[in-house]
Amino acid sequence: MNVHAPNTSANVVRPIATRGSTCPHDCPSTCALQVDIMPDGRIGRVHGAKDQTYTAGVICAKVARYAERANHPERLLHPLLRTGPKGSGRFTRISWDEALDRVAEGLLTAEREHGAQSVWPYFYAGTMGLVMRDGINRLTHAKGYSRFFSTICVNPAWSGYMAGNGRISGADPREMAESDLITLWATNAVSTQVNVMTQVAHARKRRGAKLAVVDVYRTPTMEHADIPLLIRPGTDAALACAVMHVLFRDGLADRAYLERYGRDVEALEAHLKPRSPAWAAAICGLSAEDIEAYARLVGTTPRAFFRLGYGMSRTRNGAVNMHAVCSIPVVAGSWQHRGGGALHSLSGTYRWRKTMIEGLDKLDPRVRALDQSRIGPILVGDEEALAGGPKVAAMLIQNTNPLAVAPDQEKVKRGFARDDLFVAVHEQFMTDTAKMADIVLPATMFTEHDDLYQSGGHPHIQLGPKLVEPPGECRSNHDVICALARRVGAEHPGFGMTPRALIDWTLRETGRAPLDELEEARFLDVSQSFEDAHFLTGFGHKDKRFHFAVDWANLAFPAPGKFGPVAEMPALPDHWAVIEAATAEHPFRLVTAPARNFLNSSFTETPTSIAREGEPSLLIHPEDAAGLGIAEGDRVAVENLRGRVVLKARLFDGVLRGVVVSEQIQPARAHEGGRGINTLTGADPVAPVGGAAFHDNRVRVEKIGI
Ligand SMILES: Nc1nc2c(c(=O)[nH]1)N[C@H]1C(S)=C(S)[C@@H](COP(=O)(O)OP(=O)(O)OC[C@H]3O[C@@H](n4cnc5c(=O)[nH]c(N)nc54)[C@H](O)[C@@H]3O)O[C@H]1N2
Ligand SMILES: Nc1nc2c(c(=O)[nH]1)N[C@H]1C(S)=C(S)[C@@H](COP(=O)(O)OP(=O)(O)OC[C@H]3O[C@@H](n4cnc5c(=O)[nH]c(N)nc54)[C@H](O)[C@@H]3O)O[C@H]1N2
Ligand code: SF4
Ligand SMILES: [Mo]
Repeated sequence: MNVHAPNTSANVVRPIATRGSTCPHDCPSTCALQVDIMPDGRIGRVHGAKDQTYTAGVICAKVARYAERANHPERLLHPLLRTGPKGSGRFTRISWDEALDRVAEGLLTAEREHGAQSVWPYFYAGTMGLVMRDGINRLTHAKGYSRFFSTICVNPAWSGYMAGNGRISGADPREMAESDLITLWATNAVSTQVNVMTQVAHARKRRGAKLAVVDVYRTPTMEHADIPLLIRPGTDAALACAVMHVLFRDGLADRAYLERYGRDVEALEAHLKPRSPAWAAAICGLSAEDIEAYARLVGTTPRAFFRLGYGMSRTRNGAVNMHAVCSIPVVAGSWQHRGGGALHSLSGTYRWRKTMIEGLDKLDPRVRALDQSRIGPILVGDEEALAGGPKVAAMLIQNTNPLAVAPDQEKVKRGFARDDLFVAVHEQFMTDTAKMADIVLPATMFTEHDDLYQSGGHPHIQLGPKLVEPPGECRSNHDVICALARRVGAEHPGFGMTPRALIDWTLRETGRAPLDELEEARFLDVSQSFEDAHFLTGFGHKDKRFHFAVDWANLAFPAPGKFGPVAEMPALPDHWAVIEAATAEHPFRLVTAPARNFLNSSFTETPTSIAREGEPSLLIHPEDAAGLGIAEGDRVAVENLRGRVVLKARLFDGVLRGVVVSEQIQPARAHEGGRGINTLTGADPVAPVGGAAFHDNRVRVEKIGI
């Protein structure tokens, strides 16, 4: 082929078909897709489906070029057996039969020697498909293996949201287009959920709406803001309190609405009296005038929409921050209006019946549940983290890369290096975690298996059907779980069903349209009525009111016990000073925010994402850098009591003094000494139901000599 030939229609390979699908990644947008199928039977370009009314044809760049990931030369295609020491990267190809026999033997040996609870199946959201993601729980429950308490992403945010609103639901995101003031609070939507920006654009065009953005650095999203609110990490509740102080003080609180829908309103008002803009300014770093101006805008704009992201919750006071911010649209009465109210996640509206997928009929609540975020302490044998049970002796891992994404990475590494730990990793790539495995199994991608999706960011149920044959010997999560179930003697009807049968069962039992109807429609709009979505028929608590005062120790949030300093949590919205405040020795606060061209640790293998992100870097204020003798591009050591990471300094005046930001998550190979960003983050649980404080780290920064 002549590589210099112009790109004329004569030499462009055209797709033979375009098929509907759903983006499987852990992103609130859950875009409806159209995937090009190429003559060689592989996928080509990925487009947004124009007829889905929320995602409306817009998708992010990294998924548009998904062929780069699916057809990647380094994709795992065959089962592998480790032949060198753990982490050596030395593997040899084996057959599926041998691989499955060996994995089964690893699980059975642990069970025989230390009991079933020494086996810990571990998974997360590499795919959000209900069958492929959650099916591993069926094996866990059928065998009585240690249960998986998932905390790493949503718990601090959801517990805070639940505490006030009583359920995880909110206003329809398409209403943003009908709003007059949109606040994107702690979400970098341009990078993490691009479709939010489409709604913002509609609102601006149609109604001249204003955009406020609350973040801890000048993100690409904040670049679009009319009202940029740049605050210190972990101080959202202070800002929220001052906003509500102004609303009460200036007669902008909606007293009639509060009378009907609020609980503890008088206590709140009295409590907020001393929490003035000047008080908050000293904590969050904004000026009192800016807080006043924003508060007045909120109080005088009925259609004020709050899109609440996770950023404010990935800190030790995260649940308190989320609850405090949720209180604002209640005090202002914004919920009553179309284009007003709040949305964090719609995940509480689907109410799936997951008995067949997860084997919930076999769940034994007496079996211990281990905290996902505490995998480091658990694997190094911390007794409290092990919840009084045996050590973890065997793990089966699907859809997650804890060596890169879990906090307290040094402990995670030490744990995985244990010779008495058997690990099987089912993956698409040789990730940092797969490198530590005894057996590596090759996994399908979303266009190679059938699955069912819900969305946190919009009210649709969507199908992702199998469109192409998997490359090499890749098998789906479901196939692997069922094959292992036979070998370890796990029994459940779900192991005998196809993914399509599981999808159909789940849809029907949940009272939704069956599979053939969903297949025909591709996606179903399952939005709530305006009244329900806006809590006008009542908030989610028994008394149907929003709770301003919270009994954190008795929150209706399923969790195996209490996490973090629950007893010290403030009942009413407040700045809770449990964050890792800067000290003389560790004078900076580090935020480890998402990178636009990666999705957690996924896409860190695709050439265009790698090229666009560059080396792992640290955003630091030019004056802070000058004080440390740091120039643009210098290598800097970022260090705290948990470890030390080397990054490349990038001088940036969009952070406050004393705050540094690293957009991540990059793999070990991108970092000096293989020490990734989570070397610096802590695995101490966030109150009240666990989670990791990824954006809440005190660190020291030093220039490294040549
Ligand atoms: N491109 C890309 N997209 C992603 C991801 C990714 O890694 N890359 N991750 C996906 C996943 S798993 C999730 S859960 C979502 C998360 O997406 P988001 O809801 O957007 O939440 P975060 O990732 O926590 O961070 C969002 C913003 O919060 C800011 N932030 C940090 N600390 C604070 C704070 O104390 N207060 C305030 N106000 N802001 C703060 C960060 O600087 C960041 O800009 O995104 C998903 N989408
Ligand atoms: N420092 C820092 N750390 C963080 C965060 C942060 O903001 N800062 N964010 C946290 C958050 S919000 C989250 S949700 C976690 C996410 O952490 P993870 O869930 O581990 O997310 P990914 O890194 O995307 O890893 C998913 C893996 O699943 C694999 N995979 C995808 N589909 C399939 C499949 O069908 N089958 C199998 N077997 N494998 C599949 C992918 O190849 C990928 O390696 O990271 C957390 N870690
Ligand atoms: S924006 Fe999110 S859901 Fe949409 S294609 Fe990109 S990663 Fe997938
Ligand atoms: Mo997440």
